[in-house]
Amino acid sequence: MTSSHLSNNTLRSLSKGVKTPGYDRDKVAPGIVHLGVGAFHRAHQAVYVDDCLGAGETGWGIVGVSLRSADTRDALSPQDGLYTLAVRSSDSEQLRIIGSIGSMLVAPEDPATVLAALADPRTRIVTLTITEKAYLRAPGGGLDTAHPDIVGDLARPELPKTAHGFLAEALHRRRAAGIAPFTVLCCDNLPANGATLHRLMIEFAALRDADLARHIADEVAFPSSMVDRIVPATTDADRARIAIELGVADSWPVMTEPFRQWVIEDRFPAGRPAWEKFGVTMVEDVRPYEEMKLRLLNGAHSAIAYLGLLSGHETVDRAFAEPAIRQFVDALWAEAISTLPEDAGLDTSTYTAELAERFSNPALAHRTAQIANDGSQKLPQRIIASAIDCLEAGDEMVHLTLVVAAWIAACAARADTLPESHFTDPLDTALTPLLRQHLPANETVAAVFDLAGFAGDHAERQTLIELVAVHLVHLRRGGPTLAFAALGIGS
Ligand code: CS2
Repeated sequence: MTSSHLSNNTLRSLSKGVKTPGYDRDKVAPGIVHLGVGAFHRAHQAVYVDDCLGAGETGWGIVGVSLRSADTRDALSPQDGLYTLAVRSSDSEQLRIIGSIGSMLVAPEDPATVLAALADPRTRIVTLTITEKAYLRAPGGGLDTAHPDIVGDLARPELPKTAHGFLAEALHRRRAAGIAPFTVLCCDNLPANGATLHRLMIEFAALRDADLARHIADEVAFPSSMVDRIVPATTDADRARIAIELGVADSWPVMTEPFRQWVIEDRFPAGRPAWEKFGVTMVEDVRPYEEMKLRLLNGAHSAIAYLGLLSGHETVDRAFAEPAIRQFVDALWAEAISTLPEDAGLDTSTYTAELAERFSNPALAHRTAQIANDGSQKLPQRIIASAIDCLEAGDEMVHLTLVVAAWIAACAARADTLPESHFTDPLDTALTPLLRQHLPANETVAAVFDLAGFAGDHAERQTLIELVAVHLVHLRRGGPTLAFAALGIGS
């Protein structure tokens, strides 16, 4: 075992071949506050920023904020915010130390310091990866104004808990102090993520102060962005292996794949790093890229997660290697591709070929249970939106609807047999007892659609429910094998 730890002091003693920050970390000033400093942020935005710092753009260091747990801060603060990025392919692992996160804050411990960082004139961009559920949307898509954390943040603006509360209070303070607003860059897997957050923020602010709502509506930029990199959760085996390769211990290295992509709507009134020099695509309209990614990558991911779990596969590469699942995903892609804009110049066949390669990367060991989390928050933009588009166009969508049924069946299996912690969903307290009732398939699906707000009051809602129910009958009777056989997919 190694006795010393990764830190500024041990950077020079790392094993050869490990890339380290080529810049003086003491000269970096904070320019970005990131909310939700989890593994995905550390393997994606923080790496692009590290590239910019390395090129001498020293005004864009990151202040990392956790909105809930102290885990990341507890792991990284003793190592001066440094951590290892392990880029893994089937035949190699490349290690790089990332230095772009200068300091870390835990919001529940010290909301005042988080607000001070957000209100600091040096902060010109606030990025977010807080996961789908933290946007606190009601089933119709608007703000869940009855959510206790929203109610609490409106009652005590100076002690916020939610991202909405922090952003609104910080923007209010900047305005009062005559400091220009920061740009808010949403990096979560939501459709039109910037515009979505902008709407939620205006709605939130209007509940505390009409002037602030107008200010946010008129003066604050919320560019949309599409982010992409597969980041499996770090395991203890990863930690042990990295310590040996590095020559010192790292409490929380992050694992990822060689591929990375970031497409950003170029609207940064307060300035931005020259991200385009490091492979970021700056565009006028992110929508085509974002829909392609959500519907093809994330849609297939959810399909592989639930069908994989139901077939006993623990990882994406294993599930995807099963011929029936592979055949299913190809057919799912064909349905989803038919919903993408034709005139946006998207090369969907190269894109899906690349996805197939990425999903097959055995070194990632990306767990199906990890992707299975929060299905109620993910399926609307990954699967249901495509299904509705297909229905409206009179196109086939039997594969899309099977994914929804597979989600319900996987949640039901978990309610009955799997440990409840296997994967979780914010609707669990209502979903699990509902599924334990074992109602007829059509009643189950209708109740789940109500609970999750799937398809809202769309004219297609009833048709979708009926189609999902047919698949659920098959899944209940004979698992994925029977459901696939009904679609002509056989092994
Ligand atoms: C995955 C995503 O866990 C999930 O739901 O589908 O985290 C996926 O790996 C990323 O969006 C890839 O960019």
